Amino acid sequence: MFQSVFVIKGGKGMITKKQLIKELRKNVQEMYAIEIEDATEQELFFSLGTTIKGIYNKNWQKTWNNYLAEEQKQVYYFSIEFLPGKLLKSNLLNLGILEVVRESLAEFSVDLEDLAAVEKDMALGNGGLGRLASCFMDAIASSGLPGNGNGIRYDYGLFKQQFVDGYQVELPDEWLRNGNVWEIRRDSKAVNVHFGGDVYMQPKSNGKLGVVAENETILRAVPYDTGMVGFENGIVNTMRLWSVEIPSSEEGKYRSIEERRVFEDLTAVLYPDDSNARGRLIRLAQEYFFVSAGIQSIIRYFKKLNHPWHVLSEKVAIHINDTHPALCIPELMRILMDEYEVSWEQAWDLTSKVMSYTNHTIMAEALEKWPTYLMKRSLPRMYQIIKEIDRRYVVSMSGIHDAALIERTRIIQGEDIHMANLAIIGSHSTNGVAKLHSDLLKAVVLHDFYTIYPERFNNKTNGIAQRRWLQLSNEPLSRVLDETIGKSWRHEPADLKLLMNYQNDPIVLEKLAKAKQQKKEELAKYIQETTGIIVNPTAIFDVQIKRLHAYKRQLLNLLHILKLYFEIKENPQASIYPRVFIFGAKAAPSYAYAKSIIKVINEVANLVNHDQTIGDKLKIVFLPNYNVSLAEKIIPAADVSEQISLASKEASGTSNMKLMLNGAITIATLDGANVEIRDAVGDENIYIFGLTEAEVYAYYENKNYSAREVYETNPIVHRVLNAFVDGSIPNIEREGQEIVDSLLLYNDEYFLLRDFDAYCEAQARLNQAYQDATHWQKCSLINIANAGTFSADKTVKQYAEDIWQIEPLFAHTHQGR
Ligand code: NTF
Repeated sequence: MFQSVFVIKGGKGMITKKQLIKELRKNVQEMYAIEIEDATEQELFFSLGTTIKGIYNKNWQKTWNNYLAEEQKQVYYFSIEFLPGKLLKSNLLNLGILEVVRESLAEFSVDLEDLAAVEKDMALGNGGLGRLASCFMDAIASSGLPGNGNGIRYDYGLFKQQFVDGYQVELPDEWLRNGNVWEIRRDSKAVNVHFGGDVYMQPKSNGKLGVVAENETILRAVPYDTGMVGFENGIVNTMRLWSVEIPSSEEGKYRSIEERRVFEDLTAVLYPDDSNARGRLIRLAQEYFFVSAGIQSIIRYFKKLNHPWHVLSEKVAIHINDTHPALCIPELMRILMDEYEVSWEQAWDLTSKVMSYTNHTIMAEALEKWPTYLMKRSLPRMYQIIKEIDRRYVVSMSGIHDAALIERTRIIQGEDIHMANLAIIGSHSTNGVAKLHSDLLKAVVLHDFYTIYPERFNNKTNGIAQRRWLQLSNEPLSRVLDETIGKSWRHEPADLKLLMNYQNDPIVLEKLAKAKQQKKEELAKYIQETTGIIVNPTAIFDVQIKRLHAYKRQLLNLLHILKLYFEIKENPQASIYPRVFIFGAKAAPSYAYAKSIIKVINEVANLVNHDQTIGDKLKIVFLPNYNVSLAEKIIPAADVSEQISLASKEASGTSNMKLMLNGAITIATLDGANVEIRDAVGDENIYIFGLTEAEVYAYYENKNYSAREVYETNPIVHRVLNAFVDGSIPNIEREGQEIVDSLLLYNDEYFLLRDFDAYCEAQARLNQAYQDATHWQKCSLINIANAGTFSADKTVKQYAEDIWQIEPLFAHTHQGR
């Protein structure tokens, strides 16, 4: 039926400058009826995108036909968030035509960077979880693994952040306004998704019980596919995002425009919360929408292969990225049983073999629960199946485990459906995202489940796409690496280790310093353009970039900054090397405390940056609208990486890895993947401070922490906290009080005051160390050299082998290079 094994070509030499210009000219003419010379940047960007898509479309088709012909097992990565950022340059890099395109454009005096800037960030995610999903998509394609993304095509991505009087203001992100050149709408693959109605069982003509549904709301899920281009290997996988529409058959059912709009808006906006589950009807409907559409399309594919059902788990793996897609489990059960008359027992066996689950946080408020009444009302068939899974779970465990343990682990408890419990019970694998996190899942958070299913638990430490976070975003450093250790690191990040041979080579250290300086100057320019603040590019660039969360402790950073500020005020001769503190962070619009911290940082910045006595010893820059593209500007310019969450709270972190890869030196608590970074670089090349996770748990156990005591006995803490309420910092009357209350009245939930001295001490050591340039450069080199271990390529290979059991396409041949 299918043509078997195409030869897939990829990599350099795919297209010459002449061919490219010819194609581009043709596209500009066809799309806009003008010549390249007359096109605006916008027009050129879209024409170029179309040209690039034309280049990889054949490989996209071939990749897909190969999967079909070979009937390879595929993984479907279900994630309610993807955060790819811009795709132009990464597609060019992966196709091996970045330089050809750059040179071709230059012939028309067009700078590729200017065209790249036209593209809107695809910001269909909040933070770490969504960005990880996109790093994985890149790594899966680049490793030649058969894998697809499945998610939601939100009309509006994560809000755009502005500061007005220091306050965060959220604006809609209209990323689709000018169209999206990368996506392909596939009407032929659209499916219907059913909501609500009345569901009951009735004997069918063949005597078996069948499910009857009446009065349902039927919505159409239309897929938009985006090619995920592998790195120089000719592979193009698919990220499929679903968008809602009203099917024409249902048009007449809506009585008013308002009623219709409720459904039309299902995929309109991304929920802007992270590490926080907010039970909202629309969110539940979003979850079911992309789950049901995705599973339907998987089953349609599987039916094409004409195999008996028991083969399903040899052809398909489904990954549940955090609990948002956990309805995959009852939805696959439903389709197998209701649509294909598979027995419960077989359906359950297949489902648990196909499904696997990743947990991304231990924050209790992020553990998703849905009220039973809501599930019953909006997804009645899902509710029935979940109830039956729960009932059978309890029955199957009775007699084996004690009743209290079963109660604590069952899915339906009281009025709530516990989605993590569903994900664990209905899958064969549960993993955490860093060693410490996975250990904590076993020992504390999911300990009950660990006693029941020890074999299901495993660790997969996160990784990052080195291509985007080094090759693309840091060309100066990439060039130094090429000159020093050759180019193999571009394919094999582990080869960065070769750099260790040069740790005492003054010429290499000097080159690294220069590359860093170039990026710092670029960032300084950007800072001045966007904020008006002039920073000294030879100062230490100290960076904390991540979502704004109490547990991530941006406030601890600020307390230390205030300490420095008062020190310099009192003693202008104090030995403090000039430092620029750079923040990037969005707060969930509903997270009042996080927003107060933003306001306070901005007001301190205002105070310090305008204080003549401080000069350029201290500058504070809060760059608005932190997103993937901004990260690509900040990370290469960082000297210091702030990873200061309260130990045990950050599941992994991934900016820590990106910063390390770009030669920043980490100041960190032993939390998340920081522990593994420490192991990789050694104690001398990282600044570790603060409570350990065990000490944090001991405080919980003994309830013997008193923040007020620290305040009363530590004069510096005293001075710094008072500044929040005594008028030293203008314009923060409400926020200052709120922050002091959180620390003193509510006893400092995240132990900022407890860790304050240790943090300041580590900062002082770091400040000292920076002044020995050779020493600092060596330390930076060692960080770069050891960052290869945090490659997403490596991580997805571990998922592929241990969890998904999938193999690379052409595992036996060597393609690409
Ligand atoms: C995040 N979780 C964690 O907070 C990060 O530590 C981790 O690096 C990333 O996941 C990726 O694993 C979330 O974003 C969420 F939503 F689960 F809270």
